[in-house]
Amino acid sequence: MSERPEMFQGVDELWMDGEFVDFDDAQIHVLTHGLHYGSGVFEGVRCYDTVDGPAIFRWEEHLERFYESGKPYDLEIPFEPEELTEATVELIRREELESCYIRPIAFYGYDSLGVSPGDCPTKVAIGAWPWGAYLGEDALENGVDVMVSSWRKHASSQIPTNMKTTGLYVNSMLATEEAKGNGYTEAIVLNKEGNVAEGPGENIFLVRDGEIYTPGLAESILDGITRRTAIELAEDLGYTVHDEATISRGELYTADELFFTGTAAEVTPIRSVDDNVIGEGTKGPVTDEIQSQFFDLVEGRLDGYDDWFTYV
Ligand code: PPE
Repeated sequence: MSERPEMFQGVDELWMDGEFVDFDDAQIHVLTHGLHYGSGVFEGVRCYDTVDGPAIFRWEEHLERFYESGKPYDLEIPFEPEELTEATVELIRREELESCYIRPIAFYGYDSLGVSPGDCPTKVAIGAWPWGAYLGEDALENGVDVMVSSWRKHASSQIPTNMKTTGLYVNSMLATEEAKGNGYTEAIVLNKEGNVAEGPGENIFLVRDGEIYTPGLAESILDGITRRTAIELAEDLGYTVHDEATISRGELYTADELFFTGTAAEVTPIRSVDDNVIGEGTKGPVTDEIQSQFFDLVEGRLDGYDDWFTYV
């Protein structure tokens, strides 16, 4: 067996199709349908080490999106939600993780090949491992430099973009690699109409004159759960949030503040777009307030949000 990649070094087991398997045994056939056609759905979820112990943040919402993502593809997950919850909680316990990233995935497996999945079985797996700040340790504090990608998002008339389908992510990969190749940390992707959609793995928020704007679900974005969380926190803090905004490229440059949200990215400030400095080029005051409220929430320091936690 080849040397374990650094990211997965501490992982002993994964859950796969109903049972816990050794990390090295979590294998699939190379003629798997999902590998050839991107016919899979997945989730990214975080478990935080809260003041009341490890707890999975908004697991129920992630699970709901997981099942819904399969719908257009007739990909039926052959497990009840309760079974997946139990498997995930058990996995985190077995791995003795306090905080981690959780990656459930379901995809058409190995039977016949051809676009139609035919009798390919639906395979389901769940992995969990520690994952720090998505865009680097410095990003949460000082923000990231981003560029507007030359690649557009799929239009939602071409493929459902509000769901988390594996095949969609080659578009994200093109945008991210283009940005990195040009010396930026991340990309912003416009939709087919040329308006701001989201990041390759994040939703985006804009602050102008004390009000908050984020592209609506019809702008070819993922229905992000951190996006929903940020909207709710911002409204609770008294901000007006326009959550069905149409944002032009030019408005990015003149924003007072911009930030990304995502399970992996959490709340990450954006300090420049296409070399245009945003605001003071640091984490803006509104971003700062929402970010610290977010971390207070996910680490269990805010009252009234118990429904959003699944304790391990
Ligand atoms: N848009 C896209 C395209 C996206 O992939 C994500 C999550 C979001 C928005 C934010 O959604 P949510 O996590 O529900 O708030 N991206 C996941 C995958 C990142 C990766 O590199 O893989 C994630 O954050 O887990």
